[in-house]
Amino acid sequence: MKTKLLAVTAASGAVLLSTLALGGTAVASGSYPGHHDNKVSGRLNTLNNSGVTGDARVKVEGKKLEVDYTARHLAPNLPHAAHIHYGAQASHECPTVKDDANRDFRLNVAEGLPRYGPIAVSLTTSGDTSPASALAVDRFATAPKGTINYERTIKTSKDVARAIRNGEGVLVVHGVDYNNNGKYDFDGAGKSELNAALPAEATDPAVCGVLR
Ligand SMILES: [Cu+2]
Repeated sequence: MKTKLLAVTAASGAVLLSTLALGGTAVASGSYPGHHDNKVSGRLNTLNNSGVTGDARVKVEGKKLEVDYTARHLAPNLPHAAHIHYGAQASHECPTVKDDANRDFRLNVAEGLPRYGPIAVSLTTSGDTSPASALAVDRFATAPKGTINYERTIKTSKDVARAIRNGEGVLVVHGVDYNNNGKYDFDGAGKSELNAALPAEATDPAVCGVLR
């Protein structure tokens, strides 16, 4: 906390100095250093050979998150659960093939937990956005033509907002149609480790990005 305050003070000092160097002209640039601190973003990288790519941005103001992400090459017309994951115990990273603990050549949600942590925010299209909506399949974007352009302002807790602002949030979009038959079915990869009523295809992570 103290370091942060010092850094901000130092940055403001730099602006003041450069303003003075310009001969005292007060230039209102609209991008004073403090403003950069509340925006985090990251590239979304493919998991589970899904071929999905994208990018994400979050602007944090108090407990308010302005979230927007784009993901391409998703399984089209299927609900894609999406979350911001965060855990104090997590390493705030995306999992890699090395995290395939049971060596079934898939990364499931559980195997990624040490990296990205539990679900902190559910990126639903309407209604509740808490972890309770983690698998609210009827309220997630469905990727018409394989693309999701998501935008929503969400209120979260102080702790989660602070963690995201600090670059510790990880955005994950789920849902991989392994057998390419246009639906989530048990033939693709069996049951989900999260909910035996759901196919693993519906919950396995498709793409992941750390919001730094
Ligand atoms: Cu998730």
